[in-house]
Amino acid sequence: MSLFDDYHPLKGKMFQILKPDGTLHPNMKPLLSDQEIFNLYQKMVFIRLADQKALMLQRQGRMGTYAPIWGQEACQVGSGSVLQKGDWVFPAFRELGASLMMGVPLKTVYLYWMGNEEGSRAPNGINMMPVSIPVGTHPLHAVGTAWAAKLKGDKIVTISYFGDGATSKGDFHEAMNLAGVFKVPTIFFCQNNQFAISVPRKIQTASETIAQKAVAYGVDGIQVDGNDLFAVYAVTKEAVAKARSGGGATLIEGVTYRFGPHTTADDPTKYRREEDIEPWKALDPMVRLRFFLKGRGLWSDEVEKQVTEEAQQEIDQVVKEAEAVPTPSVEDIFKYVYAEMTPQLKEQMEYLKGTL
Ligand SMILES: Cc1ncc(C[n+]2csc(CCOP(=O)(O)OP(=O)(O)O)c2C)c(N)n1
Repeated sequence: MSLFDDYHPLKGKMFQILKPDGTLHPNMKPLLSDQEIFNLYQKMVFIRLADQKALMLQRQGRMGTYAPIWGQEACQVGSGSVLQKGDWVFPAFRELGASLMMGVPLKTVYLYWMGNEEGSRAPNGINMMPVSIPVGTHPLHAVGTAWAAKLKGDKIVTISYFGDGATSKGDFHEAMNLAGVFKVPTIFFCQNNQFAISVPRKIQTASETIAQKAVAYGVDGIQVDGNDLFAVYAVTKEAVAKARSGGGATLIEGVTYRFGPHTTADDPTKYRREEDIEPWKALDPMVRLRFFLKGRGLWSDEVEKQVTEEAQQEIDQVVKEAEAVPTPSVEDIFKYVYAEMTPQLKEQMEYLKGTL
């Protein structure tokens, strides 16, 4: 029996390995070595600090609107660490972690949120697509790319990241349908962070789980504890291996929680209370990993201090570099839509330049 049979969505089970207290669920163990786990923890620390820095930069007027990942680190680090060079990632807008896991420099991510279009371009050789602000449109692109790869005989996989709200969109269902019919090598990674802006998951969809939406399309679906790095890693590894060997698509529902605002333009106190957040704090993906590492003699206050300081220094340096990049010209807004600008676009560009 495969993992996807054992945890078939209609069985109502969630896949878990690491408990919130840092111990392991019965008969479960991580598929990673202690050193690998420590390295991934270090990446999570870096991501959390880089995320906090972005929030601060926005509050100081040094960055535009920003969508924080805070709380969803295990989903993105666990899944991202399975991918290989040549695989393609299709992010939504909360994917700082997935971007860094793919090797996109933090400077590029910051530039995007600072309003510089250069931030949408991953370095050559890194198959990270730009941020998708339209909710749920990009799983279709991931399916199309996977289908093309299948036709060409390339052994790559594609993965799209999106939220629970996106699974109410028509394009998500079209993407799932196509993936099922053509059995393409793609992973749908839903980070169920319990909210679509102010709309709670329970009134977003009448489906009992997001994972069960896969059943209708003949695609494997699995619900995983999205705050459990080991479980996310194991499930994604299995889904990727299956996809590479011609077994088709998987919908992974990572059950997690967005600790921060939807974006810096949002005030979550309008729709959730502090006491709603409290139980999730005990499930924080970083806290349980720290407990685990401490139990293995790999974590202490000193280690934390060192890891944090190193990360902070690197982040501060990146901020300096990103802020030193000259502001793009107004023309950049208009230049890239057509090979040659239409008269209307030219007129709009001249108008805008005249207002500055
Ligand atoms: C097509 C479309 N409709 C509406 C919006 C406005 N909007 C931006 S984010 C969002 C909610 C997304 O929720 P979810 O998919 O759960 O992702 P999360 O933000 O929780 O990561 C909405 C409605 C949009 N960007 N695109």
